[in-house]
Amino acid sequence: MGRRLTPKIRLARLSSVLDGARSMLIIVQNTPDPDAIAAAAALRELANELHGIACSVGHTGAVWRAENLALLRYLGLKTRDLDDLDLGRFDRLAMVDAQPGAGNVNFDPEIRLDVVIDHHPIRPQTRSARFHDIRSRYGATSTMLYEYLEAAKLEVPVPVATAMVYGIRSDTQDLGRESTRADLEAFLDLYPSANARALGRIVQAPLPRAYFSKLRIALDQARVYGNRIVSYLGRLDSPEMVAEAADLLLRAEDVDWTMCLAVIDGWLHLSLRTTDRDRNAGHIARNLGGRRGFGGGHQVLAAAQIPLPAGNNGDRQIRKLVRDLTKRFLKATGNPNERGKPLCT
Ligand SMILES: [Mn+2]
Repeated sequence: MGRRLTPKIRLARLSSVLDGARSMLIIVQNTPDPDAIAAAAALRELANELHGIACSVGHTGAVWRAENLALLRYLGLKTRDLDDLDLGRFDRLAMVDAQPGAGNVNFDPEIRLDVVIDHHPIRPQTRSARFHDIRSRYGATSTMLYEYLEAAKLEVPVPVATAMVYGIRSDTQDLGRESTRADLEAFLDLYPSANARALGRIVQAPLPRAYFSKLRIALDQARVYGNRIVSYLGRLDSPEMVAEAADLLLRAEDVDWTMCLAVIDGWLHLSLRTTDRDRNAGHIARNLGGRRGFGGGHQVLAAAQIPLPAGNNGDRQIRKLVRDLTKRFLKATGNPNERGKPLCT
């Protein structure tokens, strides 16, 4: 799509694709984060209000993170397991905050989508969608959905506004990371419609004891290589702590890069973070993902998934893969021969 599209034109094009449908499946990334959840809730609102479309939200990978579960509960949003759904039952298929063929979404990229709205760099399969709106400069997909709701002159219900405020906040680390003027404008405009107390309860959701055990592993395993930290968390049920640990460790003094890794369901998941805006974490993640895996992301935050060799998932093989990836990460970000020291003493 061209660059000079106005929100009104985008809305008209989206509407022409939605027109006449009665049902739509909105697909989000595996183990969706707040921005994905909020963007799905916003698209559901738009499709329902403008076209009377009944929407379901589907993904694979269970949500474990307490904040995200609290957000889903607050929205009254019951998401469906993609593997249990008959896609042919839906008049339209949409994907938000992700793209077909990306590593973070288990969806056959050969299936043609009607709508793709996302803020990650565009992927080739996305171009075959009937309507796509990809704006990689934007900090959050929620910001893009805000522009559609605004153009449609829809009043955003309090729970949806609250979710969108949270989505923008969490994807941009309170508007400090990868955010644009559009993100700030959306945030400021939605904030008065949001329920600040409900948001407070979501952000401060009670954490299960298992959370602290995983956090402890992330800290115990963290090794400092000059201005870089690497931590391998072992086997986990979901990739959420991998991303969270990478964010937390980046706050260490004099640290410019973090890489956290864990094995989840036969795949090695990896999260990359940097404070260095002149570098591109997305490129490095893509290289680390290699030919067998997936990788990509933004300038300062990125992720990759690498399949473990079949039937060969002994801890020794995994450790070797982690060591190899660590070496490549160190080479891509500075001195490859730096000796690692434990972060915590
Ligand atoms: Mn996002």
